[in-house]
Amino acid sequence: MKKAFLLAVAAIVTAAPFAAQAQFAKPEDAIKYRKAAFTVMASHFGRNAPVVRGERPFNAQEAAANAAIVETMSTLPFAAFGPGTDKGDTKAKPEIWTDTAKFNTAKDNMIKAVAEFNAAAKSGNEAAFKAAFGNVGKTCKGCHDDFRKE
Ligand code: ASC
Repeated sequence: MKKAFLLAVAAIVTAAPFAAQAQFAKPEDAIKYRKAAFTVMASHFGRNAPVVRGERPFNAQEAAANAAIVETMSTLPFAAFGPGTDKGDTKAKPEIWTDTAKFNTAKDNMIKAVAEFNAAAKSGNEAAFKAAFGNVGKTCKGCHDDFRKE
């Protein structure tokens, strides 16, 4: 009984570092997943650009619907940067895994800016929405400059 318990604890402790990876059967699946999450996020963020540029009228309901999706998507890709996902069909730079603290800061900055963008969209304040859009764009670009290959 005691031995079985210790074996179970040992198994859990050993498996813990692979917890994030275990969500995906193969590294390719993780890469596909994070790219898909970024694609959906970029679509619902980017479609606001014509509004911000003044080429399309601001529609509070539409802005809020898009921003809510962007916020939901914003945290999802990061469980998919586990070990072994640095190789393959990816533009991810090795620095993600060698300068992880910096990558995590960039990630946190983006998630925070997106939350502020969603709050601004919900408020219906067009000027706040446009300013928050710009702030999110900066965090996208900053992370791409440092951590995504051309
Ligand atoms: C987008 C999108 C990005 C960012 C970035 C901002 O709409 O797809 O990756 O904005 O271009 O500089």
